Amino acid sequence: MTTSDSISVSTNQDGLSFINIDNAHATAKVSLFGAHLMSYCPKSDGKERLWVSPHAYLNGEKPIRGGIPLCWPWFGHNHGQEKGTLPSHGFLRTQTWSIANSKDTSEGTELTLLPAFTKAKGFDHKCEVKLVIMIGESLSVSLITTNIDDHEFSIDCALHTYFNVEHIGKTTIDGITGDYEDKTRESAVLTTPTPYFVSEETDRIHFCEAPNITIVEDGVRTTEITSSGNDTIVVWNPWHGAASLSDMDAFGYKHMLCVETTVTQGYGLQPNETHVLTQVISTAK
Ligand code: TA6
Repeated sequence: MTTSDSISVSTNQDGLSFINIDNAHATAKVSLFGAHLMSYCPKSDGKERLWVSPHAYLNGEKPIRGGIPLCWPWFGHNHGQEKGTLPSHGFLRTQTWSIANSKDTSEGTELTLLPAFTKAKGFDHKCEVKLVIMIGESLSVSLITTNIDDHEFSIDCALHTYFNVEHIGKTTIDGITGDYEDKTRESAVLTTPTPYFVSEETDRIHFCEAPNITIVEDGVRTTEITSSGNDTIVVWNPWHGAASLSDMDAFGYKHMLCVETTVTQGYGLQPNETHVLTQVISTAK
């Protein structure tokens, strides 16, 4: 049901549909392919918070490079089978979703999106999934999973957000402490540096207590990232590895930083239990 005056739907030449939101608080854009947030720009400072590769596939052939890809019911290649046999990061981000509801509230525009399917090769449990997005002075994204089967099953999931940064070399990350698994150093467990800069290929799974607040400061904008329902935060930048990605230019790494709200250690959902993974993106107060 659509009761919102602040949205319009457009379709590109490849048949992909996009929801365009423009309300008193912000503008945003969501691709129905992948329920994929591609843009969020608060009107308070007019600074785009999300980065999307200029070479992103927008034809449904591949996941969109940038914005907020949804990873579920596994993260990366962690699906218990041979790497490459199943799609990286699961199968929500490569299917077309539908709008279950949209409404304008005093806080902003709320969208509820539903996937076409929640079972596929590698995952055969009955569950309901929805994505609830609130576009307001802050952007709130919640990936919600309910176990409607008669047994427990485990999921990993992530809001794999690509943040727009002026220059990675001038960007700092605050609020992450403790140990991390370094996927660029054979999963060595190391201690989060302070101050936290990115100056090489970075692929780190930070262990954390939820909820937690991370601040990304790039000299042009400050972004506060509040995570809940997560057991880790992943920080990723491909650095020179960007050159090997078909949907990213070699220097694209200079203008993006992934700070991902993630469940990577397995969350066991009991029958009738609901798990909510939320990331709130806001201009720092
Ligand atoms: O979140 C970090 C990561 O798991 C990296 O290892 C890298 O694979 C990145 O995700 C991008 O994955 P994708 O499948 O979207 O190319």
